[in-house]
Amino acid sequence: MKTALITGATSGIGYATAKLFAENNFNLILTGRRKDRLIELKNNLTQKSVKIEILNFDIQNKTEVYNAIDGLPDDLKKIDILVNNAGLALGLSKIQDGDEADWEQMINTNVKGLLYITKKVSQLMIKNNSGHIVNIGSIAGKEVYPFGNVYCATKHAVDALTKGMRIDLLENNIKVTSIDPGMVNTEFSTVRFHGDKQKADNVYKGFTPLYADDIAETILFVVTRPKHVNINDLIIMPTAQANATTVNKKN
Ligand code: NDP
Ligand code: 8X3
Repeated sequence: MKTALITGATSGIGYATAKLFAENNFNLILTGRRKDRLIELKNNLTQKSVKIEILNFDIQNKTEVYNAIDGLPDDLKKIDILVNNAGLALGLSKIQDGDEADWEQMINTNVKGLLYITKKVSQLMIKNNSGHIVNIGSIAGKEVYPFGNVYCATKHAVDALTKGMRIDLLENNIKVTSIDPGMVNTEFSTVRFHGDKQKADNVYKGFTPLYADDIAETILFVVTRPKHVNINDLIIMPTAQANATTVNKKN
């Protein structure tokens, strides 16, 4: 039975991936800051015959990340799959008007947090001479759109790190994949607009966006390819979205 660690499993893409992976008999290590949601998710999944470990930490905090991985029971330290999903956008503003606290949180979460957990988990994978790291990038890591400056920069960094990790971990038989979605209706926009649900809902009005399950199915597909096959990079968009800024919205 394989073990997958999914960061940011308390909502959206991470939550949907946890559910789908449990249904497909993966042991799971699930992380996030909202402990109540992790407990609820674990309780919902216990009917399945898989081991579920929850790790409650803020991925921005290097010590918390390192302690959580070091503290895993030995049988869960053989991690086959790491899904680097935890991330967020905060705000939409011109560079001259940007909020420094938002910038720092995006950089600390999307880039530095991803680095901390990847360092620890890749060390465990290297011991096993196998593994698969799936980074959730974004169309924002391939294109830059108005007011997206810092979020786009963090996702461009993820894109570069995916490529770098693939080179560094090649000799250790560790696959590295990037999944880069367009607009997915999750809590993402509510977080981006600091809790303004109405503003967030408007983002997905007039067209059918992607849903978290669409991305979870894609992640399951990439991690279940044969041993000799790696999918390097997948851009996945709603049918109604051509690129970061062109969406076929009907009023
Ligand atoms: P959600 O807001 O629904 O989920 C984000 C997850 O990240 C939550 O589980 C949250 O958990 C976790 N997270 C955020 N900050 C931290 C932190 N500091 N420490 C630990 N966990 C954290 O959004 P999505 O599911 O949409 O986002 C998942 C990933 O997909 C992100 O990397 C996002 O950039 C990317 N993405 C999203 C797209 C979209 O349109 N929705 C499109 C392209 C990429 P908690 O709050 O409990 O800590
Ligand atoms: C999330 C998609 O286009 O809102 O990464 O940046 S977008």
